[in-house]
Amino acid sequence: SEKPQKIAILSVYDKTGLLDLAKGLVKQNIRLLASGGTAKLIREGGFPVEDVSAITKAPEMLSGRVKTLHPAVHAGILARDLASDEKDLAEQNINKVDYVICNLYPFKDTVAKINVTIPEAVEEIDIGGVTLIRAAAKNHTRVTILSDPEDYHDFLQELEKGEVTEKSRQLYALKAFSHTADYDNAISDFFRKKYAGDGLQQLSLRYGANPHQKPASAFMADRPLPFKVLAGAPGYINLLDALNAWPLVKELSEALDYPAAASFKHVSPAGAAIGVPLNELEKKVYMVEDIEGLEHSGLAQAYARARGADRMSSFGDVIALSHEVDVPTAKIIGKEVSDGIIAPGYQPEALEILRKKKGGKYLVLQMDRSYTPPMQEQRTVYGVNLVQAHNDALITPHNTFNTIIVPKDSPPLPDSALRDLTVATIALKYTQSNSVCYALNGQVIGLGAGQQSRIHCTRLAGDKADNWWMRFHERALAVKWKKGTKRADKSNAIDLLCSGIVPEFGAEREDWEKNFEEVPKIFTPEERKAWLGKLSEVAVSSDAFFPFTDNVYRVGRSGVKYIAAPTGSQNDQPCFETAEKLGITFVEQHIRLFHH
Ligand code: 93A
Repeated sequence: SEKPQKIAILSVYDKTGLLDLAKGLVKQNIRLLASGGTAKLIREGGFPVEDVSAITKAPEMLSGRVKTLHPAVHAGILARDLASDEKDLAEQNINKVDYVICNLYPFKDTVAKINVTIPEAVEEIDIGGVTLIRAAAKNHTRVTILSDPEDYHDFLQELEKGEVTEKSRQLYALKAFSHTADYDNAISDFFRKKYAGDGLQQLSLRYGANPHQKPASAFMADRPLPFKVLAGAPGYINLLDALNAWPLVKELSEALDYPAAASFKHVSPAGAAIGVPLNELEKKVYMVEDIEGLEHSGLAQAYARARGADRMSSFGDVIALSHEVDVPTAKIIGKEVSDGIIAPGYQPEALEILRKKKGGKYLVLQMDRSYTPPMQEQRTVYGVNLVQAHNDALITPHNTFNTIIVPKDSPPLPDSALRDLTVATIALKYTQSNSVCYALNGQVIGLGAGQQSRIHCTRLAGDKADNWWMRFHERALAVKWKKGTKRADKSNAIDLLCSGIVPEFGAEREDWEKNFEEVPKIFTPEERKAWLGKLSEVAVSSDAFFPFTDNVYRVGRSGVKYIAAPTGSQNDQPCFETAEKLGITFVEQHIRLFHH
């Protein structure tokens, strides 16, 4: 018997290439069925076409809201080459549809117009077209779905040669699914902005990384944001900082069972710490001697340590705190130049102090402590989507640092070393790579971030650790400031002094001297060397293996007693031997921790 005539359903908003397509289909003796506007154009072009109503026996209704939605259409598309499906079709007198050509109402263009109303947008939500596309794409083993006029040409060429190949049908189906997904995204995006309320599921940001990168926003596709904005308006980089700093303090606090704090700048920690009690010297160096109630707040002491590690870098930081913010902690923050804070909660009086910062513009975020991120994370770089599993590596003092490589007869590490290696390693997990971190007394004392070479990173972090230690020298502590010298200027002046780079004379020297009541004596190289020689028991962690022994030598110059690093370098053995020679315990840390 003769094969039944093939059927194409056409319903396109974008009518580009439609007549050429119709011509090609007709040439292959294919029966054309089309919705109102599409049929009209084909008819005017002089090609035979029937209205969809020829098979639905129903008119277009509701001003076009119902055009193609009908069992005669959708059973025709969805039917398989199965006896049971054939039987169903025969009973209802429905013919199989072989080709669907459809593209959707221009929802994106419509909502891109300024002042678009919700009813206007609603009218542009295509229902029947999406249904045609999804049905045809679902049944692509039999049906061809064309959702892009760009594909008409190749499709017709294939058709002329005989049939559309399975591979082509698959690729057209894939495109169709992407088309409807993109369409639905645009719709949910529009309504999220209209209905979810700013700050609930989506948040408009002032701008992106730079002021000219507008518009900018943050959103969750399917649930409320895990944080609330209590004060201020976050920028894009503020959120990058906050959303890296929060998991750092959460993990640090859980790993060591202490309150934890981090001070972030440019998406890396400047400092991170747990609330180990401060001694008098530390209080002085960290400029918190006058904070009332400090002794009773582990959280305040944690932030004093995090901020105290590298005061230069922490200028204008985003702070993360693991616990509800209390008054002593807020009082420290009140004195510092800072951009924002993220914490699971705020005591009312503490919140009042923070709300007063920056004339009320200080950013205060309240994080949902119970939030866990999805296992898969995605970002777009230069239009390309990158997907990876979330870094869920768990760093704990008792499971992460058990593989001691040298010395061979080493006793287990003391708790203080396990603690400091944990601080350093969790800090690295949230530091832009390459990264190396020196830690002591439950806090970062020197952290190098974002260096392309490991030795530069090890040096940078080591120099910071040295500078930190120089600040404990009695001459640095005895500095007499001129009245009215600001905290930031003090930090800068001390940094010059402790880095050993105060110029001998000239304008910079004069500027520097202006800070003091009594100009401090510069450290001689011998004095520096002698004092730095007293730094000891330092723990260092590296986010990946040491490629050369230079790194081990460098950490050895800054009082390092413990190294934790991944292995796998060609120079592992020489690195181990160098550590042993320098009296350093080398622990294998099995998980590489690159972060970008
Ligand atoms: O309002 S609809 O969702 N209802 C429908 O039943 C329907 N069927 C196809 N819109 C519908 N379409 C869309 O109409 C197609 O996706 C296409 O964009 C447009 C083509 O309409 P016309 O052929 O009248 O120009």
